[in-house]
Amino acid sequence: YIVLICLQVLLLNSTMQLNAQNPLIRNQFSADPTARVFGDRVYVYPSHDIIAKEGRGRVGWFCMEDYHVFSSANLTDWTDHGMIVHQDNVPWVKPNSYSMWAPDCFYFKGKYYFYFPSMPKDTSYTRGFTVGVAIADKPEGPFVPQPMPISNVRGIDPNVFIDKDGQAYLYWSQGNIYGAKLKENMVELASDPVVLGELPGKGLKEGPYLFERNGTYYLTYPHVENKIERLEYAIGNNPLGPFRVTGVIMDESPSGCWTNHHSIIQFKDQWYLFYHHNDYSPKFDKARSIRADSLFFNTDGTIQKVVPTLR
Ligand code: FUB
Repeated sequence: YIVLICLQVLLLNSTMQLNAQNPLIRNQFSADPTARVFGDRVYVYPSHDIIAKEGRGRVGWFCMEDYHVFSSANLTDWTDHGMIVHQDNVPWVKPNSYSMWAPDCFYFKGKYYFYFPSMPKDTSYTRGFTVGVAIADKPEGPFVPQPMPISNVRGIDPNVFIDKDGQAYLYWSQGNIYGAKLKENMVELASDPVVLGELPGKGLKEGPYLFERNGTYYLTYPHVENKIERLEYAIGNNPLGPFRVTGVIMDESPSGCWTNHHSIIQFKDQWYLFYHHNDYSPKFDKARSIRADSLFFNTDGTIQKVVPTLR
């Protein structure tokens, strides 16, 4: 009986710790968290918001010059592994563009591929954002940026998924959500981009994050119809769809951060949603902080709505 009580206290403590941890990163702003499980640790690759000022970015807008990676074995104690990619060290990025937006990182055949969007120097290629890759032997780097961005990708918020047959896919957004197959080298498209249709037509859809569970492909994404983003999902039987809009993962924030951006992982038998909010900057929603909360599935595979543990 005493052992049972001790176990219960331990369990309660660990639940309380998880609920009490948000925001996860406290030494800097962080946003757009892509979490990945590598070995027995969770690695989070977020964007790194800084405050723009005269001569550094566009005042009042998103301002990002580099990326850090963080890792944790318990989702409570986080190690900052330091800066992994800086705009000044990427040959194709337009100098002083401060546009190192939402990234992703994926492991494939002994290498870690870090995907990130930014503005290119060469505007004949695209006047907006494109996506590049940096490659490392370890999840915390050092990462070596490729000299050129991925051809035929125009947009932001790259996300990578590798299916059970080994085929890799790249997703990104440009008003709507796009997807294409990746070649084995992970740095070139193997098919023409397609719009992942059948998502609701009205409003911006961005930040795609695709995962598979029990044979179902979940395309999850922030969607804004009315100023603030809501995390939604659509399901399908194939990594490139068609997808059927199925539900909401997280409602719009009532306290005004207009973006949300997320990822979903399973770690030690529990599913988690990583997302962001402007916890340390309530008056300016482009200085954000990342959070995580537990996520649960219903028996029919639908996702239960996640209620943030800190608003
Ligand atoms: O962080 C800059 C942009 O805001 C991201 O690329 C979007 O997904 C939104 O979170």
